Amino acid sequence: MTEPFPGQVERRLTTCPYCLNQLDWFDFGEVPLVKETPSGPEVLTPGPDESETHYRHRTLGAMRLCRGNGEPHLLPADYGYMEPLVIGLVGDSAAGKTHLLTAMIAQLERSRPLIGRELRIGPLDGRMRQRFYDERVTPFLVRHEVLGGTRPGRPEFAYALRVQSRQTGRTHAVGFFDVPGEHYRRFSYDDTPFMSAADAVIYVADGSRLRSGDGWRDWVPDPGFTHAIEQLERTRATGNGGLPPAVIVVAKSDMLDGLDDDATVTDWLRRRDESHLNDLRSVLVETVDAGAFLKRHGAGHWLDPMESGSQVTIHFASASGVSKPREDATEFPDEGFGPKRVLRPLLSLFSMAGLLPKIDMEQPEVSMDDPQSFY
Ligand SMILES: Nc1nc2c(ncn2[C@@H]2O[C@H](COP(=O)(O)OP(=O)(O)OP(=O)(O)O)[C@@H](O)[C@H]2O)c(=O)[nH]1
Ligand SMILES: [Mg+2]
Ligand SMILES: [Zn+2]
Repeated sequence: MTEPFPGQVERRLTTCPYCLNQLDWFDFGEVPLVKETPSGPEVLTPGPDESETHYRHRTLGAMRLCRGNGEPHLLPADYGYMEPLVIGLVGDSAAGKTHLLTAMIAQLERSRPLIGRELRIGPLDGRMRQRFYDERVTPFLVRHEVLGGTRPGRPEFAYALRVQSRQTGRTHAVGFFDVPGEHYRRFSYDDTPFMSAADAVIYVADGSRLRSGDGWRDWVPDPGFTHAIEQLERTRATGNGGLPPAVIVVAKSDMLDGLDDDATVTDWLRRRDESHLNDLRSVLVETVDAGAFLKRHGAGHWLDPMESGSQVTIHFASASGVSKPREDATEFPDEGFGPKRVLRPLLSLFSMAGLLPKIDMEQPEVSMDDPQSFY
């Protein structure tokens, strides 16, 4: 059973996104195919007289086992046959990472008309999809419940997609890591190994923290980005300089509507700019607008990822579209509920990572190359 996956890349070694060991995906002795059973993973091998059809049937829903360094873990069966795009979500506790990712995935999987010919998207692992929908998408987007904080544990894909890109002509395994923000606050690198292999980053900052009023402007909290920037810088092979492409998302932007009579966010949130790929043409203008907005509201340090030499765009987004009535509420109000502009950051990231065609951007009036005017 060494049959390649259609659209696979021509290479044999893949980096395990969980333990960072190099794996030869074609070596079923090294990375066995397993099925989970109540007594643990059972290794699957073809029986001596077994028909190929029967064996294939038996392997439906199977996973691959990475032995790690004595801590075995399971990976989606096709992962190593595709070109990986490992995406890390970065940001402090309660920044809004999990709600944002949930809304992003749900929007992406429903956005056929928008990305139709450019990307073909499906889940990489059916059971992972079922879990994600049962535990996140349905409670949040159907029942409008507030999701709990992410629990600590071995960092594994929160979700993974199989993305066929017209632009690259290949199939990509796109995996998202969403860990508790406390890891980024404590600089605990052992809890974020995936950032050492990340191909793209979604930095999430809590927009509602800008609402603190004049006296506190200088004390807008640290968004927890430094940990990730340091880790990326120290683990990249030196030489080509730049860090992977990234987006900075100002989450919970619904709470910034009309902040201090500043109409910037209101204007962007009002736009219906997620119905066509051409809408991405305004991303650079939004980046400059949002960068200047953050500076005006004391959050210039949220722009640190831009200093790292990677391509970065900045976005206003809201996963729920509305605020909870009270801090301790367990549900969002139904009135006005709905994700706003959550897909743009992801599509911008896909474009920077090469999965979508490069966007012919509208040029902002203020040049990003002119630090005096931007910062
Ligand atoms: N107004 C508003 N509130 C939001 C939005 N998204 C999340 N929240 C609130 O912010 C809280 C934290 O959101 P999470 O998505 O759990 O944050 P997180 O970054 O995943 O947090 P950790 O898992 O602890 O790192 C939620 O409990 C919601 O109350 C949004 O789009 N708008
Ligand atoms: Mg979370
Ligand atoms: Zn591993």
